[in-house]
Amino acid sequence: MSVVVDRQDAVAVVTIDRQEALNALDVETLTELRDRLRELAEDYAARVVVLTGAGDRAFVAGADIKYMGSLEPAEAKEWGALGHEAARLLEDMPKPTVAAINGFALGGGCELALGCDLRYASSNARLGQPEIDLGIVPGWGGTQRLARVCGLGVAKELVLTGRQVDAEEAFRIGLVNAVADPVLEHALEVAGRLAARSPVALRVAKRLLNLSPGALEREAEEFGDLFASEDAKEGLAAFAEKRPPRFVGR
Ligand code: DAK
Repeated sequence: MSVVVDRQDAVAVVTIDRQEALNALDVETLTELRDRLRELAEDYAARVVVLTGAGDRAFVAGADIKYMGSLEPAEAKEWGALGHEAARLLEDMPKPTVAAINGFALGGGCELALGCDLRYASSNARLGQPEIDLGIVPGWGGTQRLARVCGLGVAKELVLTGRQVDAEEAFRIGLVNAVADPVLEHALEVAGRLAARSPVALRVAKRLLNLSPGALEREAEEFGDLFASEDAKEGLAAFAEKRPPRFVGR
């Protein structure tokens, strides 16, 4: 099994383990990852998902280049759809997703991290979209998400030149939220804090943050709807009563 899910209370840690190829994604590994993410998206007990790579060298060094070498256009489309689904699950599942980037996050690896809501990097991390050096382009949402996260100017430079950045630069350009060692420990600490928040409010906040700009009416509507939840009433009341809130997830 190359994708392992480990439960730590309400936090699910998903580890991609294909260390002989720096956790590069072949069909089997990517299918397994997609299947685990589908399950976790539906699993109410998992309130936060942390994604990381096994070992201390790589998060994910990309899509498996050796596998891609023999793809026909129709197969490449299927391969693209599989990666897209995995990244979209991370982006859209109704709970926070956190990438603990413990080394190389290149190509499809960087794109999976970009699908996550939060990204933390170890100081030895290296990120980038080097596909252009292989004569291809980012195929799992990288062109869109990198531009959204870092701005169009940065995305154009990284995608068009294939230049990779170290952890400090990734932080400076907003590609990661912080640099921390050991990165998984830091990601778990943040995940633990998120797991104590209202799942209802987190779900709505994430959905709203993911809306395209200009969707302000929707924000106003969903903000209003949220006031029907027990959690909103409890959170607001707890503040006024100077006590910690007890969120029930409704
Ligand atoms: N694929 C397959 N094997 C990989 C790999 C990868 N992406 N990255 C590393 N490996 C393997 C190496 O081949 C090597 O295996 P052996 O030769 O020992 O069997 C092993 O991992 C250790 O790697 P190195 O010996 O190269 O280790 P180094 O420390 O010297 O170098 C490195 C580490 C990360 C700098 C280097 O391995 C490297 O440059 N790797 C490739 C990084 C890369 O270019 N990643 C982006 C891949 S392209 C699309 C769909 C998807 C995509 C695009 C389009 N469509 C449907 C249109 C996605 C594309 C990508 O992700």
